[in-house]
Amino acid sequence: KSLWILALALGVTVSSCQKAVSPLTEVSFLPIPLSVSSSSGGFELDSDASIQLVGASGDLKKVGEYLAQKIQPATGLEIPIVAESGNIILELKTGEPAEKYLIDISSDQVKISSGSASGLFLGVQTLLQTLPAEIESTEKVAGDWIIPSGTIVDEPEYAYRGAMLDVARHFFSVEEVKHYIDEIARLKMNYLHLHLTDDQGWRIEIKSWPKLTEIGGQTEVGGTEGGFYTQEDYAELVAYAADQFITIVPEIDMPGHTNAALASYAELNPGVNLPDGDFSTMTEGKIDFDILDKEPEPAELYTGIEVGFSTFATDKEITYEFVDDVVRELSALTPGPYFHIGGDESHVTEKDDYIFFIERVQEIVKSHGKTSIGWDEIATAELLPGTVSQFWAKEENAELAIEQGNQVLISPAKYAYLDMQYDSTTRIGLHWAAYIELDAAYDWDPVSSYPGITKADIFGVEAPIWTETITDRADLEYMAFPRIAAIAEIAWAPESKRNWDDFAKRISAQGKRWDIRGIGYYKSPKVEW
Ligand code: TNX
Repeated sequence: KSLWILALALGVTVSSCQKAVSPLTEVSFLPIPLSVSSSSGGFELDSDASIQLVGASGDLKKVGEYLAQKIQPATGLEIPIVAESGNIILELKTGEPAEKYLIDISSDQVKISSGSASGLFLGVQTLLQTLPAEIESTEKVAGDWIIPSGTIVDEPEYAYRGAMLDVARHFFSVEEVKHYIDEIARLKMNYLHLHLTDDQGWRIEIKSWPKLTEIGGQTEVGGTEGGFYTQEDYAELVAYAADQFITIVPEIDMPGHTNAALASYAELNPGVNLPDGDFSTMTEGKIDFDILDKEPEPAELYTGIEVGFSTFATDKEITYEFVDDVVRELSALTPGPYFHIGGDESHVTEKDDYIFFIERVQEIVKSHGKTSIGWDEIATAELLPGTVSQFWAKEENAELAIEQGNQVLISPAKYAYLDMQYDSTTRIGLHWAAYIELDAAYDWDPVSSYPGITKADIFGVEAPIWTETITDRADLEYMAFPRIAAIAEIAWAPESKRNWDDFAKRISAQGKRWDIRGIGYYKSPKVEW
């Protein structure tokens, strides 16, 4: 009896397996679930554990294997996947919303149910967070592995929860990208937008235009050696992401941000324009028309960080043949429905030319079976139904898209850009939009912070990271973590569930897991780590 009193005084209960169990609490979770209720006792993960899959879906097996793999290293348990009488049940329930899941934990059984395998995968992420942080260890840790009893019901606020990685300014290897995928999956993000091309580098092999990577792929910011993904590499990333229910969104940024392509192929450059009133090319009163037909020179490779100086020739047919080839080859490698066409900061493209280009490129994307996403400026053109405008800078552009009946992807630079410095002392990063401390990254809302945007207008939420100053995995992690968790929670949880003080405690709990996984995150002074 005194043991019970002691246990209660310590805020723990004694489970049927007679081991101390801390109750199921929200502190363990990030992003925060819709509802968590605890009951006494817990489920002990031991050598009796087995995973049973209920329902028919090839993807269900992937979820079971993922769970077993994540549990194995720290516990040493090789949890089998069984056909019946398992005590960890992953159940597909037809007719339920795809990403909604329910977890029921009692002393003799753990059950996750959902309308889809992706929903079960989300539930598995939550389940892993109910175990002690040491579950993250890659080596065996002695101890009891008890999942506290209770019920969790959860469902995301937004269907598109994304991260964007700029692999153009600095190239990131397949391994580095896979590592980022592993981390965003844990935060229940389900899209990875790869910014594959920019002025400083072209990072995806296009077989019909080989010089893009032979020339345009060689450099990166600062003049160091660039790199590119072969089509096989890209397909490997697509498959790796899909195993964690993440869809890749490829971006080919155009018509601006194209210097690497312009350096690779002279014919994509704008022709020679006669400056107004410049008659220097007139001979004996006649214009020398030869100059108009002359092929432009290829651009020089560029390794600085200025933006807005490059443009495709929007008036040449070859440009659209090129875009068609690129979109066709990349779409064939991309099972996901979206193709990002960039469209930002085309400062040297005439407004009418820009509009003409964006309208034509949307048609090309559509002809290859994909839906276009583009940075917010694309809303100055006529958008096809379904085209998504990614709000990063100008609210009026977001409103232009909404007026056209199109949705917006929410990534405001002053809250959601992970390359913005935390404060003036941050060793890397930029601050053109803001300094963004962790609390600032957390304390905003896609709907209530923007009077012109309603919930129905929102396609999703994305956290971009631009890599002008970010050269390797350590830099990437230092800038992305912990803020990416703040954006992931904004994408996942309704505003009514979000609270900074509470988040600060929960992020500290995640920090222990990041420490074990070797993620070098920024230890924000706003949090007691
Ligand atoms: C603006 S965001 C850009 C990028 C830069 C970024 C740096 C956007 C659509 N364009 O080209 O990398 O700022 O923060």
